[in-house]
Amino acid sequence: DVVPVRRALISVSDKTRLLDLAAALAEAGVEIVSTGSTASTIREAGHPVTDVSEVTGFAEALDGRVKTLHPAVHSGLLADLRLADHRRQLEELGFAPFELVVVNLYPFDETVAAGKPAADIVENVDIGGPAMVRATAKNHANAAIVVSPLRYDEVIEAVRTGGTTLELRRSLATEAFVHTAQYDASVANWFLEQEERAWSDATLDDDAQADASVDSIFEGADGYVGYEVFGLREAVLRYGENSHQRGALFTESDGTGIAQATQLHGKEMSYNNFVDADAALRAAFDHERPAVAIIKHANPCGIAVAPEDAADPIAAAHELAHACDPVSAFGGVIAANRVVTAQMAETVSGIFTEVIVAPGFEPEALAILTRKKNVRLLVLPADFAPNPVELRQVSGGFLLQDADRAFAPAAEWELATGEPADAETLAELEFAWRACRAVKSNAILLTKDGASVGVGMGQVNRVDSCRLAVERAGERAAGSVAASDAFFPFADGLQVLLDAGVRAVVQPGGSVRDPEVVEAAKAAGVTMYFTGERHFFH
Ligand code: 93A
Repeated sequence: DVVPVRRALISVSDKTRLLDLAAALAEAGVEIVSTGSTASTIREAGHPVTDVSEVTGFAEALDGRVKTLHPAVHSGLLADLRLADHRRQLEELGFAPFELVVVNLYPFDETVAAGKPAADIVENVDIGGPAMVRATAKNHANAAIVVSPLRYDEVIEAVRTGGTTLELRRSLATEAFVHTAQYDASVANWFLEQEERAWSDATLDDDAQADASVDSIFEGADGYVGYEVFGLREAVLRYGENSHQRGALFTESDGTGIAQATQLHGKEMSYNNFVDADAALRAAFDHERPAVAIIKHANPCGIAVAPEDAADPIAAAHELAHACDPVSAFGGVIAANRVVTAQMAETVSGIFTEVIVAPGFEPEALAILTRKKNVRLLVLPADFAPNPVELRQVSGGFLLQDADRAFAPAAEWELATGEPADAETLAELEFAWRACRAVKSNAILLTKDGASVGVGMGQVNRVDSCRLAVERAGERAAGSVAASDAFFPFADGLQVLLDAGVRAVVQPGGSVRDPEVVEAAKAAGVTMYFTGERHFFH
């Protein structure tokens, strides 16, 4: 399966190391066929080169738009020389095969980044290049496709030592298909951005047009959804957690989560948006009652359920969640476990928000929110369900666990000290205990009236989490109830909560120092329950 290289086709926009490659091929007696400026670069360096127009019998046409798009080229790229019939046809046509193809594409991303006019950007959508790359990659049984100067040395070495191996050609073909996929994703993104700009400008400039545009959105079931801005759900994201990291989203074909949500409006979802939206869903969908969670950096800065008597429950839940920490909620990611109403939309539209994800949006809510150009609006699949298992990578492998679905209801808790809580306090404790497991460990959550008022998250000791929760709650700490995701290893953390005026506490219990911890609660006259169940979340 070693293929000796006799004839190579080179067409590159990026001329990095081109002459090293040309010199090596010339020295090895390989015939070089090349396009316009690539050919002249090679020729000026003194190496023999055949112009592609000589091979095709046609001069470059349409300002270079048609250079290599010709049967004389593509037959040479695609002929499967293992087949007698292909060999015969090629001979009849008078075409010769290429065993090596070196192509890199018009600099599309660079042209966009340079802020060039749209016409220049469109002109830099390479057509002939990707066609050659994909043709050769498909035909990797017979030819090698090189899309990166980083592979030149390896290929030169192969040419010198008798030819390319199947292993090398397959590896190059894989790289080539990834390359053209990424290139096309860039092109698609740019076109999508242009569409969005045109659409948003229209809605901002002209109210009548805005109504018409928004109306056209409500074609889906229940009058809520039906317009997919990102019709194609790409696996490739703009970047990862930071701009120098590559990123991709892989969607499970039968999944029903954030990866399958339909984006109705706003900028493209980023890597961090997906992470935060999922954290928000985890928090909001852990409650039966209408609930809203606001997330920043994967942690809640507000979780609330609607009061029983709320006229507009989801709007009420949002107001309570937002009130927990309005400073942090700036630029937050919001999840609601009910359809977003016009009233909630009205409030949110006054707050800079990155993402809102919900089971749906009332038409009026969508009309209000789509006036904001950037906010990403996502509708969950109708059968949305959190993942039953969780996967996490570690170096050299991965960890898998059941999702944290278990939940001990208040009726099963053990009263560790104090008077049994009345029904209202018990319901508050149950909310706090549930909401606490959406907070990264060590987690301390203070709540009042079905809403978080102080969140202490992600600290490496529990006493700091207690301090953080109390500090965030400020005056609201007094009279709140507290939940701790794991036991208090010492009384010091609990003491911080007691000093701040917490009136009841729920925690797993089970520390060797439980007697000390219980004693502290007892001395403060505070009711404390043990759940017997821990909810670490990292
Ligand atoms: O204009 S194209 O879309 N049509 C073509 O037929 C074609 N052939 C090669 N782009 C085409 N190319 C691209 O030209 C290659 O992908 C490469 O990036 C570039 C090299 O052109 P030159 O050698 O003239 O600089």
